[in-house]
Amino acid sequence: MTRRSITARRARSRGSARRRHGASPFGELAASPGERGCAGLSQQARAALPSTAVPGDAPELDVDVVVVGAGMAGLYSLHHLRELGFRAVVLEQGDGVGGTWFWNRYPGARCDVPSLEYSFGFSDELQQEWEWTEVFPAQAELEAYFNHVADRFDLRRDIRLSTRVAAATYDEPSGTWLVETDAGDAIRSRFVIMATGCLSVPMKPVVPGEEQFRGQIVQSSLWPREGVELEGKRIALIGTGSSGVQSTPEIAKVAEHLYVFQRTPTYTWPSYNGPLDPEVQAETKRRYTELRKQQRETPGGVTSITGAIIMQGPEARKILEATEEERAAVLEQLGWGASRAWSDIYVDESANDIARDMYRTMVARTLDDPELVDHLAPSDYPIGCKRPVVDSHYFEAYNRDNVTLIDLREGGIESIDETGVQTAQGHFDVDLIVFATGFDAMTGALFRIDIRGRDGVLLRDAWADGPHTLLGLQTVGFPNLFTINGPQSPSVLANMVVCVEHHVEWIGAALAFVRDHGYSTMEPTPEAQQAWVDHSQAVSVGTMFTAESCNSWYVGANIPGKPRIFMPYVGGLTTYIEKAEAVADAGYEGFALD
Ligand code: NA7
Repeated sequence: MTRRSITARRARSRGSARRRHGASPFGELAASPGERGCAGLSQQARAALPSTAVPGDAPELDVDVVVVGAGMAGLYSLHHLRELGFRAVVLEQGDGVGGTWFWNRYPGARCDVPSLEYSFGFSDELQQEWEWTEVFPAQAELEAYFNHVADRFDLRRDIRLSTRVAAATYDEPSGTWLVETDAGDAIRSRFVIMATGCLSVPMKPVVPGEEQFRGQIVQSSLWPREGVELEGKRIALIGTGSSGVQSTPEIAKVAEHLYVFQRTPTYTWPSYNGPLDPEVQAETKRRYTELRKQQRETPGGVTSITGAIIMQGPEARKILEATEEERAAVLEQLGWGASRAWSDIYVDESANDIARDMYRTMVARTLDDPELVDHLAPSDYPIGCKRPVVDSHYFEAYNRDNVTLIDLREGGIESIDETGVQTAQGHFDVDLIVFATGFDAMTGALFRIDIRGRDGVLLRDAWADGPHTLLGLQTVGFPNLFTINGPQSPSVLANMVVCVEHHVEWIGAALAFVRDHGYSTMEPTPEAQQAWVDHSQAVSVGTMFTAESCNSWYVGANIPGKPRIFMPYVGGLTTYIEKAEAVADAGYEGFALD
């Protein structure tokens, strides 16, 4: 690949290089001083801003911050960094904004957090003006929301779409990063923020013979924008995680026949989704200030005031202390919710076994065919091991004549041929194959970029035995590189939007601290990082997440060769925020500032 310096290229095209605060590395990217570059700041105000220290012979910076990814984290980063007076650019591999909600267009794609809570709180105008239509927002509504955010805050002029970052290399003498795209462009910055998402690298198994298939093969997470013809087709759906579960009922409605290929049965709870009550929306908007504060004070970043049943936390009661009659009464009262309504099931496997029986009872009550119960009700791993799936009429779909479950435990997929899927239990003729087989979670997107820190060390080598971070925000040896919702932060265990807002604001304050105090770099100390890694692991011990029988993407079990390490921080969002704020209040204790 021929590397081109965009700064050099632009200097040639304009006849002279513009100085640090005017250079525009990506076409119309950063406006020149006095124009629109740093939203809300006048030219004089910006000129008065202290800059991070740059040695005299350092290479020229194109921007202060490169943000990788234009999902919710990248969008808010750009807005917030501008407010703080930083020049930032967002590089996004997709040709639209919205991240997860840009890519995952499969039928039935929907968020498992209520819309009124899965939304930004940083702007009261935004949260007052946006009208949600459903309790749980569908992909299209979320994509529209994040596009609205991009427009409303005039973000697009500093976002480069269809721009995949291939490498980010730290230059130690100058304390700068060189970020390179796979088109061969390069941009130099002081800071890099990886807003690359936790579930953004699709995982698709290679099945022998795929190339012979005469029909179409698609992936749920790379669903074609122009849509896929489903009507009247015989369809194989491989995978029954959240994506497979959400798409099953929707595909079943239109397919001639749907074959669901299941390797592991899933715990999924009905969302009882529906139109959002205008009164609930209006009342929530009146209380948003209080609600946003409460979100940060709950372990999962969701207050449940929006009334969605699935969001309600476990009750204080213990299933092991309840009599048979009490358990039966709770089951009758709460139905599906009964299996989640006990505090001991998340820390005691014998308690979990009883809850699993309750869950199985509900599966049996929903299915018309009693023989399907053993196939569809999980039996060999605990509730709380994987992320709970939230569905709309999943089990009911199996009551349709045009839906067949293929339990791969009775004979796995062997190959794909011209006409369909060959398994050890027979051949299935289909016209379309949908892979809903998950993601290389949490570290996948970071490892696909050649991120090299001090001494040329690759991040994926530094994390060969699992992630090493301080607060999930930074790693020793990679100064000025930050991750939003990185491993060892709450991220996927909490409301992503709340986590994003906290991380963006924490990082923004840290960058401003570095700049305003005349430092050049920020990086964890080895001792503080090790203490966080140890703490992060310690709090996961004894939970269902790390039970021996639990094989989830949280522990990397879905990716061959990935070290089995529980990656998110399970100590709770509130505790996490308290710890992160204490670190900041103490002048970024545990971070070395140079
Ligand atoms: P998930 O939850 O990782 O689910 C992937 C599914 O694909 C799961 O049922 C897997 O079975 C199955 N899978 C993976 N590889 C294969 C092969 N080779 N053959 C058959 N089946 C396979 O991904 P999703 O996209 O559904 O959801 C990801 C997250 O998005 C979810 O947790 C929510 O947070 C939102 P397995 O269980 O590994 O046996």
